[in-house]
Amino acid sequence: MRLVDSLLQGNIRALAKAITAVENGLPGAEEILTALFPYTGKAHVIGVTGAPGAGKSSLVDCMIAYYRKLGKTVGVVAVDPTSPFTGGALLGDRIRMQDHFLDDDVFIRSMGSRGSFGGLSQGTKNVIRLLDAFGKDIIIVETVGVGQSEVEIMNVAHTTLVVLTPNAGDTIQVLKAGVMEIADIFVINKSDLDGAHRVKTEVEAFLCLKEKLEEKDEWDIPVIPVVAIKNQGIDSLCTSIAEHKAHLLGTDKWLEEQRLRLSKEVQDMAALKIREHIFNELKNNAQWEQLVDKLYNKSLAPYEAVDYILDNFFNSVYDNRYK
Ligand SMILES: Nc1nc2c(ncn2[C@@H]2O[C@H](COP(=O)(O)OP(=O)(O)O)[C@@H](O)[C@H]2O)c(=O)[nH]1
Ligand SMILES: [Mg+2]
Repeated sequence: MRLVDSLLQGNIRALAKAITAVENGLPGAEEILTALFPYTGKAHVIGVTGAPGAGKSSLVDCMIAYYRKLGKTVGVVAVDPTSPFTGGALLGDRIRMQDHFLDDDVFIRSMGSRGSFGGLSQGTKNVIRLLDAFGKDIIIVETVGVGQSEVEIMNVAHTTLVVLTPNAGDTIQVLKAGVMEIADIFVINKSDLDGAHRVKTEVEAFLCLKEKLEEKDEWDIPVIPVVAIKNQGIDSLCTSIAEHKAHLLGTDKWLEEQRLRLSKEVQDMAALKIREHIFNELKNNAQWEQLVDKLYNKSLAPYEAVDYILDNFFNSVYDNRYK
């Protein structure tokens, strides 16, 4: 495939085209992903989650600048497109702010969470794969920390940062709400504001308590104060990120996780396809309305209807596919 070949050769337009195809489920998208799959698995995927306004995008800007200085290539997927990235421009780099950022070293893509079952969609996972196959060393995924996407980010990222701030209200409530389970690193952003130290202490106390209650994980979750708007604390944060990766690689967790995630992902994908099949079949099957009539008349119970559908509606589908 020409598109796949040029993407693998580092052609950014091919990457952008492939992303558009994958994001919109255009014809050929599945083939592109299939052809590129063997080239994936090298990037370090870093998730950044937290409440709206916590400074995630500002932080990601700092991280981009940090990794570029190290000569690493960076891809960014923002599932929260409400606040823009500057691609490091904030920090004086000569990079233009653009919605679909085109640069040799940084590729930023904002995407909605449309088509998803809440939070991170399969589309996001697929876009991450494209960036990975393209050869990005680091892929940063920003999700707005509301409910499901926070949890889902854990299934995509190798290292998840949870960003907290001093002015975000009750820290303990946030910690109780489940972010604890997903954080590999806590970032206390806006540490220039009053109360930052208190938040840090609260998080550390919580972590200490958690450690006592549960069996100790080998990874000690660090709590790192930063000031994204002043580019402070980023070295220390990125050092921790590198340490977390080393930890994963050192304990075989990296490979184990990949296996688990792939198995889960394919289950989800298969379930999705089966669902689509069912909807299409019901829509087009001449018997469907009669079946609904029977349900309505109470001459057929819902479980009986399901059995009937599974026994009678799908033979043709599976015959066609597997004969
Ligand atoms: N005081 C202070 N404000 C910050 C800091 N980092 C970001 N902000 C501000 O917080 C607001 C939200 O930042 P943004 O990066 O868009 O947050 P996001 O919604 O989490 O992506 C912006 O006005 C930033 O300038 C910081 O370290 N200190
Ligand atoms: Mg943002």
